[in-house]
Amino acid sequence: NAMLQWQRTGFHFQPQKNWMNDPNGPVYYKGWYHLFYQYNPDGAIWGNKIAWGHAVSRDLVHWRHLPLAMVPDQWYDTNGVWTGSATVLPDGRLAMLYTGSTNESVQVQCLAVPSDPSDPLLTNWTKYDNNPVLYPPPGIGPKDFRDPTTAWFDPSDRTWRIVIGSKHDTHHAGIAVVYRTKDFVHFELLPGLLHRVDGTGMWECIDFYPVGTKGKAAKNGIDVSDAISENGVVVDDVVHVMKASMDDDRHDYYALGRYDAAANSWTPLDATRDVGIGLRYDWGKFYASKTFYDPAKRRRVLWGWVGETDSERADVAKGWASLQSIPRTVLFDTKTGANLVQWPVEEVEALRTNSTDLSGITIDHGSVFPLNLHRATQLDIVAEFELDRHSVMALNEADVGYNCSTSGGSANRGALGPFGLLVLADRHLHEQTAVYFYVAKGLDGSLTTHFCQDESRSSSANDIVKRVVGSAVPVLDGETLALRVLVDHSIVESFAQGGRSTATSRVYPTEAIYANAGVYLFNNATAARVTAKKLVVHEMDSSYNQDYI
Ligand code: DQQ
Repeated sequence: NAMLQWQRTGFHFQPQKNWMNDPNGPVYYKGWYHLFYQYNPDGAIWGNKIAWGHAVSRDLVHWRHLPLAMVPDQWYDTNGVWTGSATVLPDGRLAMLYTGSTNESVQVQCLAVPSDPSDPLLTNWTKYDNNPVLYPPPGIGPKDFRDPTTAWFDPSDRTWRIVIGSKHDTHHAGIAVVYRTKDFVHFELLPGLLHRVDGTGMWECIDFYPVGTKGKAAKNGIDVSDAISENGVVVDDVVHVMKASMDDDRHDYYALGRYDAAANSWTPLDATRDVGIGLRYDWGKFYASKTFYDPAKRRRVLWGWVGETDSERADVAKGWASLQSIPRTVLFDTKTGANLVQWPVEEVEALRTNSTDLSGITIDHGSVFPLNLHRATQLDIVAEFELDRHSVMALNEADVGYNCSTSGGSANRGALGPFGLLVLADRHLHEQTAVYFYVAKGLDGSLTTHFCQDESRSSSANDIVKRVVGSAVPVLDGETLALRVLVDHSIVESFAQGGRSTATSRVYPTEAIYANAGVYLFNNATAARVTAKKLVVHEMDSSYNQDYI
């Protein structure tokens, strides 16, 4: 079916067929990036025989698919080889911890190691003879104990620590429990909880890692063990990110905080923006994400599962489901001091081919401007907008209560928004995905900038979940309104203000496909012109058809 085939991507990671979900055990090993992922070899929907798919890359962009790394073939994982994380030990060995769903559907933690550590492709894996290495502790439900993190080394007692997510029924609290181990085989539960937030429910796929807040440390990533000094104290100029995937609402939430290793506790910098009630990695479709430290480029890289928003029936018909996000570098935002910034890994830029530069173009209020492109199905768009200053100043107040998801999307006109880009749009604009800003002005003169993505007209098909997603994004004095938008057939992955906020949508156009797909600038504000101070559209090569071995 040509139409469904059209939805396959050119430069986002996806298996050749069938169902994929969480990224698992991302790691750099002997010159290769490894990505494992939750995979159903039997079809295009999730099932109880989840295995670990496996692919390798030299550059995080071109991937080579390898055989399944692990399949459910033991009593302790016969209902699924679920999510887990890799730890590289100081001697270069690798320990993989994952959750097994047992023959009685109990969630247990298991150890696997490379069968041949000298094989850089890590093709074969050996499960530890005496798995499982961890059972749910007292007070924790047998089905609420999963997704171990990468381990970090604490020199004060010379043990490794891992975090596992769970929940407490009282107060419907999401919780993070910590274990220590010397050998990845014997584990001891640490007293207390690393963290807990009432009302947030089961925490899946916890991620816990340091980011540097100052100087050189803020420009690079930090390996988890490098944030703990010899005496077991967290080093200076570091905050720890805690991320949890909320089973209740299927979003990845994070918060910045201070880790006290000796006390086994983590405290958010801002209690009003704690895990699950504040910041999200992405306002669209993005879940069960995981970072790893890349020693080759000294950076921390984030992967997230981008599922489908069409029907299961459609997925079965096309024979596959889900993508992984573009791998994103993650850094502390030194300018706001209050959030992370995410940005596509630099290797993505090597796929740029034809570039069209329209910088300086002005769009009148109430107008749409078509961009003249060769092919608009695989794009990397870089844009910076500026509202006409005089018009903004002339206004008293505008749209103070604006909210991306409830204020009517890109067709609803206000004084200072919406304006931005329409991508995967056909020439009649029947189908379009809008990526835009909307500025609100308070009576005191303060401006609030909202960054939104409107899926409501992304497809004329009706078996699709279409929303308007997004949030307010900090814009500092002197900054333009900046967008980077990756368009790849059935995914639109957008980064606002250098990655302070991101929004990922799956879209299923029926008309805006192949040569009928276009890009438009639009300005639906009623009171101001907008200038695109910068607008460069790069067409993108595909990455899947190259053999890198
Ligand atoms: N997916 C895995 C679990 C995890 C969930 C099972 C999150 O380990 O909690 O496929 O999407």
